[in-house]
Amino acid sequence: MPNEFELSKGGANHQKPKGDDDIMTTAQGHPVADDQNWLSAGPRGAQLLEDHIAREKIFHFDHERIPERVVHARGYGVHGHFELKKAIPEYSRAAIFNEVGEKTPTFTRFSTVAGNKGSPDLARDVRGFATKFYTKEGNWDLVGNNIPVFFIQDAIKFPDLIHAAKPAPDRGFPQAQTAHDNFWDFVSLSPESMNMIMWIMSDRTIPRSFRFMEGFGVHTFRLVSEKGESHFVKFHWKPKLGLQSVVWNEALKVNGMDPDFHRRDMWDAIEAGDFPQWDLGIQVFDENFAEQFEFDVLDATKIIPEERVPVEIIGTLTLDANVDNFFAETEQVAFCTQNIVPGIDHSDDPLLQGRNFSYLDTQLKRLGSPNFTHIPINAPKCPVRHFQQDGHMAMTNPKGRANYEPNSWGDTNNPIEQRGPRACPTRGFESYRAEVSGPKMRTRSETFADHYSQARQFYISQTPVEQTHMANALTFELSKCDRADIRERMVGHLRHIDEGLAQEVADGLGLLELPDKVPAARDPITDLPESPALSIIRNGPGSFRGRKLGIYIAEGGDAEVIKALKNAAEGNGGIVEIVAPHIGGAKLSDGSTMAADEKIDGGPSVAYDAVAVVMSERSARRYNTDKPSIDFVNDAFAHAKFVAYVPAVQPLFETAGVWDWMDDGFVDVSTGKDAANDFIGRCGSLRFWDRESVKQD
Ligand code: HDD
Repeated sequence: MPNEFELSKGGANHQKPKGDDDIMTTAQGHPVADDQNWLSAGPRGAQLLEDHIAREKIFHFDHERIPERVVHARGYGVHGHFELKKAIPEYSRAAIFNEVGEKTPTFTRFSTVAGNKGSPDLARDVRGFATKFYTKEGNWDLVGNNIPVFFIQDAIKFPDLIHAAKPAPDRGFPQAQTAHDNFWDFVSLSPESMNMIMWIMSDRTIPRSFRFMEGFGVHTFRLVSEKGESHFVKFHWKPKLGLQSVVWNEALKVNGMDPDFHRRDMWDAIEAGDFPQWDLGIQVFDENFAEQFEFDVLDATKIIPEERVPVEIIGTLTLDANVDNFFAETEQVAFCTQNIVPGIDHSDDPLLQGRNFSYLDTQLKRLGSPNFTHIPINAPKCPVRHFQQDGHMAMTNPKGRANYEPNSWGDTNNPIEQRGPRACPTRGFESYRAEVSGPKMRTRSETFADHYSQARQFYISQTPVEQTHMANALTFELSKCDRADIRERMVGHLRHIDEGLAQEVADGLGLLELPDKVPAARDPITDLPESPALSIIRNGPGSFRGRKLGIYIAEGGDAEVIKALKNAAEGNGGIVEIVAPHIGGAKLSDGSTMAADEKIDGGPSVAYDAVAVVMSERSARRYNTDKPSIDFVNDAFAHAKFVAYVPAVQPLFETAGVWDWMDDGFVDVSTGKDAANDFIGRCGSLRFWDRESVKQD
């Protein structure tokens, strides 16, 4: 029979507090005796409204949710620091750019754009890459993406773009994907999006991990020196681990297997002490370059190729701490493009100017008060002094007599506190004194009108494998459009970019003839050369560092081979996970039992960058009809992964349909150490892409 205490606590395992520090209280600090049973009239009687403890608990729960971000709702934030490696006083007076070795605390939030808070991580989507630098001169927010261009040139189009990309308003789907009529209708009627369309149809929008993505500030900003001289700048984040994406079929499976794939990857890497790093690069140029450059540097749908203006590395971002609380930090963090420090300034980019309004405005809706800067994650880590006061949830109203200026207080023994702060013309923020003139008008500059040249440059800069992925992505997405005219209009745009690409997509869509070209706003300004920096595959890491090897083991697996694989992968900075038919692991050839990290159906090969299969022939026969085991091998093959194996696995590889198709991406590691090292060395190119060009009949 349970005693009275167990009954009232709802069962076993309830622990009593160990001391005063451990005693539960209400939000008002009242010690709580029981928070599991509502006060009632007798054991089976009506519940009493009098119960202030129950009412407070339910009241607070009812109000836990705040509006999710209207875009970039699904995100993942981490703490870190930025270390300056090269001072640039000739360009900027910002303190963060002037003391080599100085570490500035940061908070970075990665995100997808279109999906809601609960959408899967590996949606085909742009990734947000927003960093808040808590500098000595206040917060600087670099609110960028993993793609250096944007869909639209003028912020006034943003609500239309996002409405079109998000679920259709009548049916409320599809979630977290652009593969639907509304999106392609909008972009095909907005030719300025064509460069961005090339980027989003590339593998950039299905990154393997946040750790393997670039980031970009997108806009042209200004740097302003102590002397008041200005240079234009574009900001770049370059991941130390290089670039890597998954393939589309893999993305679809990953989303089913683990919707939290990217956030888990980041959490795991930081918990393991394998801190991801990015170099901060700047492309600096002056008014002369801006005048001569074929495109308008204020047009956010254009890049400045790295081959034209090199990216100069000036510092490194290290992400080294997960949040203590997701809501308090990741959810409440408020990025604003208007948050800049003296020495950095805005340009006249019309997209940036509109953003500067939108980000401040949206925080009021989301966080409910103009005092959102009082929330610790948003509060600057330098002194904050002003005459703003009151409002909902004010935590830090200024002290002293004066709450206005000018004032004549300040003759006491604590004058500064009494009279409040004063503006400082020498150290304070000053806008760059650019000349401004012109009639008021609603128009788009003609210098923004070449919508295809850079789209073409992006396409021709890709390797053939990447070009095929783009054609496949376009075919997939447009095949989800019900309206044939939208599909055809898009192919009409592609013809301006590359006739071969247009033809491939037209074939994929089953169009009998190529549609006419959509009339262009203007002829291409120039025929741009390839820019190798735009390809992911051309910029691969060449090593397995930071990547994950999944070793599928079963009874009788060769212990020496498994050890050699583990040593080779870990010795090269990789991570190893053991997958087995049972979570308890498997007994190996030497009689030892190796524990598993994942049971085979919870650890499919899509979870890994490369895989190995090591088991006895008997086990391979036993599992050659097991669907998850077959998928493990078959998917690894289909996703062009490197596969290590021992000859004993033949029965499983045969039913998986790969035995007769094994290529140089398959490595026999049965001989041990050297073979394992050779395998991990080959994995440096991440995928065996040649396999994609082989057609199975
Ligand atoms: Fe935006 C969020 C990036 C154009 C309006 N945006 C948001 C976030 C990122 C970007 C990374 C998430 C920040 C976070 O993690 O909290 N946005 C961009 C980039 C753009 C861009 C790189 C183009 C270069 N955005 C853009 C325009 C507008 C907005 C043109 C409006 C006119 N963006 C917003 C917003 C959001 C936002 C509505 C939603 C939540 C938030 O700001 O805090 O204000």
